[in-house]
Amino acid sequence: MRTEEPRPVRLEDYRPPDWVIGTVDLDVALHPTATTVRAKLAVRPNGSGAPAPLVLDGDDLTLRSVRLDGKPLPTESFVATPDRLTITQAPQRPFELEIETVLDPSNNTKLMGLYRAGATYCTQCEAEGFRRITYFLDRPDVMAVYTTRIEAEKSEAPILLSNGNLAAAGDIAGTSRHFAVWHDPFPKPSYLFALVGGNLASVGDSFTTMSGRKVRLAIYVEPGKEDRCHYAMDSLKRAMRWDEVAFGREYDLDIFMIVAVSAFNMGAMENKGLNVFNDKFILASPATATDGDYSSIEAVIAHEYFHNWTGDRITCRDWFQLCLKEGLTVFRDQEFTADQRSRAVERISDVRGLRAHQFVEDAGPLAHPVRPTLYHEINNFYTATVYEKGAEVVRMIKTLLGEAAFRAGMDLYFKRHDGQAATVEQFVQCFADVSGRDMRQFMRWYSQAGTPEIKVESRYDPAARSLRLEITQSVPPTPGQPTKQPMLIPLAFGLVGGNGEDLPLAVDGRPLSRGVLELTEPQQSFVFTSVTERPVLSLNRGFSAPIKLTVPIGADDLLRFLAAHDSDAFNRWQAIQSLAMTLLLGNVVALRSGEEPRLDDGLMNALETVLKDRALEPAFVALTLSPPSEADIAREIGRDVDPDAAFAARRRLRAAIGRRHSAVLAATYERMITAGPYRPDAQSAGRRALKNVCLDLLAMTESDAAIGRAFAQYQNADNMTDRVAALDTLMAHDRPERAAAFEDFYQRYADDPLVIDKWFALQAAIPEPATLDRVRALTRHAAFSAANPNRIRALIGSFAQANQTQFNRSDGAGYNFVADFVLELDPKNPQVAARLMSAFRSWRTLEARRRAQAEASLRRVAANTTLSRDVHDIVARTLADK
Ligand code: 0A1
Ligand code: ZN
Repeated sequence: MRTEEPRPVRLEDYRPPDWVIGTVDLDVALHPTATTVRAKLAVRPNGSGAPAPLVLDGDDLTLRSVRLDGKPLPTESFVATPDRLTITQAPQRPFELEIETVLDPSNNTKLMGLYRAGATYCTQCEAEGFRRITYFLDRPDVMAVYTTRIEAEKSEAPILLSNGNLAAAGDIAGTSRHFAVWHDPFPKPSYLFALVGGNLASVGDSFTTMSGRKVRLAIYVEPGKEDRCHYAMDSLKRAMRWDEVAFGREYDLDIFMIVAVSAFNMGAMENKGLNVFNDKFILASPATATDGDYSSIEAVIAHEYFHNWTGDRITCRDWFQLCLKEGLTVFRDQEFTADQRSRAVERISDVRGLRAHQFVEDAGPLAHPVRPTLYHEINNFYTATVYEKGAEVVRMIKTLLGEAAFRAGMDLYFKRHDGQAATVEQFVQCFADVSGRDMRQFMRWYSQAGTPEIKVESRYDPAARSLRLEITQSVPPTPGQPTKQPMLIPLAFGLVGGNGEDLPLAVDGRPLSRGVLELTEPQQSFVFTSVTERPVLSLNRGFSAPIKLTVPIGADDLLRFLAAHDSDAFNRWQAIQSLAMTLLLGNVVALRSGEEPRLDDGLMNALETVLKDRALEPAFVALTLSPPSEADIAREIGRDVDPDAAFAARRRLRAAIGRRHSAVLAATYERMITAGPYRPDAQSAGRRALKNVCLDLLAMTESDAAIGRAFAQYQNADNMTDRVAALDTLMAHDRPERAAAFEDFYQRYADDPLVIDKWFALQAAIPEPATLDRVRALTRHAAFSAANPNRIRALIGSFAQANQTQFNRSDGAGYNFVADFVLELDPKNPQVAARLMSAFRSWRTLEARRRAQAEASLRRVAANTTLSRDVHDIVARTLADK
């Protein structure tokens, strides 16, 4: 709780630690309410500075004893509070410090440090959780070798795990207890420490690395769930192989373990050799998991595994460098998915996610640079900007340098910084060194927040056969950064000729080797010569830079892209999205002034062309048939947003598509039905995605036949993907079938919390005024628990983030409900509470009435004097006027 005024931490204040810790020997005796931790630390002064007191971090700790070199430390030689242990007269030489603390894991509701997920003991130490276990120099540049002895009642915790390799295990003679000793030879920061104890079942396998070492693999889950681990295990082995091939990275310990737990604040955690996962990113069976779940499992398994090199072997010097491990690791997991599935589909999905989350963040009060320079609470910086924009920045380095130099830069990074706690500068320097490029301007991607806005004007001169592009760039002001410098922007492009082929590129008669323009100035012009016909511009191909691009391009040209089959799949998708967006924006205005929305034959015909093109991947067609989301529309409008109008415009458009193309949609639906048992591969999933988009568009017509088809699919589905897709379709239609399906779903899956989360989430997303009461009632449902983050995210998170019209009710009741929930949750789990609170981040863009209602709720939360640092930080920044 906030007992003192918040203290910001600043990048510029970074200093190396006065002390370092070479080894950590932990002895943990597990007990539900009184776990004891004895930590033996080999402490030594770091270099020869002036004598400094030893100040160790703590958080909510109870100290039992302190010994220095084996002798009890006299009470006058140290000061211990729950948050700090200060040894005033620490000897200025190496010494051993032995600290005993006692913890109550059963009452640890923050799920940071040692806590219990159900009956399982587990830990979460990133970012600052280790200090909730013992007093420590809890900062990532203090790297130590850990040996961990765990003991517990055999009946309560037959499985005892920690980082590294197993060194010893056995019974404790004459007792009902046993022990295990784990040793991790790789020095690591405290945030990568992990310990697990419980009654867990496991699935085992092995992997032979590229140098021929056999590594044991194990996934631990609640007994009875073993048969749901196979896809996770398969994904792990594919990720291990991919990292060898794509980056030359080999696994380094004798064993790699994953533990799935039911209560976890985030997705998963890359603890060295012992990843801990939110069970929703492990457990899958055709009957309980959707295609989306399968692909998330594959991606999160890969992400955590890839951290072994980008995060664990090379870690971060300080938390400002978070993107060094996260942006890079997201880039790596995106590339893995692109190679495993479809590159085009993965890119489109990633960009959709980026725009939905990061662009919104960048445009609002919580905007921050990829590498922030100040924080009050580091937990609030596990953001789309650090992760997803951080990945885009790495991708741009690759685009600028090309494949070979990028790989050489990565190789150098691994070689030069292995075993170190590194900085973003050191990472980028590797690419400068291998390529000889000056990367200084590029560094602005790390330091300047905000999404760059690029405007392009083009003029074709048929007589001179030249094409002139005038390009301007600007970066909008963001909190704390009123003015910006120009960025180095790699803009991939092509000039598409009338026959759909790319025209050859030349400047002053000299051919260009590749289609990438490098923007560096606020205004620049580029002249292409020998352009034999007026081309259509295909700009920012593959979304080569995370920018907002305005090109005055007519609907005809957008359609010619399609007719001409732009060789860049991303831009083919983008062209249709742009057409749909233009139409939707016009219709929002029309609807708000009581006029009828317009239709667009061009768009309708383009969709039909795509639907009928058998050469296209079904997953790509499915993405193309999904118009921009309500949040996309709101972001594009930018101010005075009326969420009801955005919703209505989108719904009308989808209904129009359903009506206009009902025959081809129905035929496609039938054609995409796949015989045989469910398979989770990308191709099968793509067919189901297209089938279910067709189902949904057809249901938008409200015809009894279409609703009946959805209900039949709900009832007859032989896999969770099709069942949930049907329920999702029915969710948006107030028909008796909807109530019947929700009732049935609960009865079928009452015993399966992860499936019941889907039931909560879909109900919370119903776009009708009655939803708020339904959500309120569901908070009292027997299956709901505010102690479980997945349940909270399913019900409250879905309401606040996936239900634009009802969260943003004009009477303010949606805001009040979420604010009340946050206030109640905050004392128990501030991290999850803070994340829910960030749903308010776009409040200033709303129309006046909603804006006032949202502000009132925000101020009510802000007025609370016992807010956690987490929620206080989010609310204060959300309300600040820049
Ligand atoms: N490093 C993890 C994310 C993570 C961060 C904080 C946590 O604390 C509850 C948990 C996980 C990742 O990138 O997967
Ligand atoms: Zn990560």
